[in-house]
Amino acid sequence: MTIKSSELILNPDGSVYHLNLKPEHIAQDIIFVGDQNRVEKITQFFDSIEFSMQKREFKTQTGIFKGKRISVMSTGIGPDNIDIVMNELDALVNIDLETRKPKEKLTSLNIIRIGTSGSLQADIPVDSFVMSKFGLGLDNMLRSYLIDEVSNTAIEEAFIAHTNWDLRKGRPYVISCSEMLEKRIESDRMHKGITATAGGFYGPQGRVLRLNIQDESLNSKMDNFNFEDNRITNLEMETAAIYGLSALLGHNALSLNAIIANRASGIFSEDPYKAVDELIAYTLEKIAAN
Ligand code: R1P
Repeated sequence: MTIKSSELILNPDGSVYHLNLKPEHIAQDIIFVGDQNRVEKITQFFDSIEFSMQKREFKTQTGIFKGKRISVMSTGIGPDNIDIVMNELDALVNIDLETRKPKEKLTSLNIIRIGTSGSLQADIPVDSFVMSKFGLGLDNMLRSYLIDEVSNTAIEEAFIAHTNWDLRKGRPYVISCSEMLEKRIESDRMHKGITATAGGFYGPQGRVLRLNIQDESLNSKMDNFNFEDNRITNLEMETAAIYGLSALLGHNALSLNAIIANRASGIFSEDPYKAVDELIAYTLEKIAAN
């Protein structure tokens, strides 16, 4: 099957449409960040940088850190951007861009998100780190794909019942992280749990400014949800979408977040950049060591 040029859009130089990348530009180990300014906060520690590119919010740099080739990419904000980033990254490794045909031998990328997030639990304070065992998608993006083989229906059902979720907002989905990456990156510094991914920052995360929201008690219901000792640790906007598309496409994904706000106690970090810098240093050392 040849994929038509309206479906897999390539730029005149042969690079994929939004990311502006060619296959040789990316490493197998890839760090995702939301903010394009966070890319150089990571690559400043590299021994060398071989490639840089930016189109819109998608900035990529590839280089060497302690002997390991790593790409760092900004995804921008939200699950809709993750759809673009994951599909185009996968095309770079698993579709022959000349013949426009999927390759027979597929490549698995290792994708680690270094994000910022709000904690839902009073005992997960600002400036701590969270590793997402599961992504809980409240955003619907993944529901355009056939996800039954990768989603965790038991947690989904429990969550829908516990929160009395209004299905007019779509059906939440739950996807687990890569156990291989979990083992590679974990330590006692990490809180672990379920990360909820919202499709917006204000109403979808329970923030009320001038608009009434559909369920004002959703955050407190999420905060006391528990499934076989897994509780919902934090709320952000990318993890479940990354986990879902990685699972479907055959990539390994793990999401780490620096907690910069505590939604349960209403506290915001006095120095959010410090927590992010510490998470960057932690993650780079773990990637290089394993
Ligand atoms: C919202 O301010 C953004 O910050 C969080 C959310 O997931 C969302 O993308 O993560 P990043 O700091 O990685 O962008």
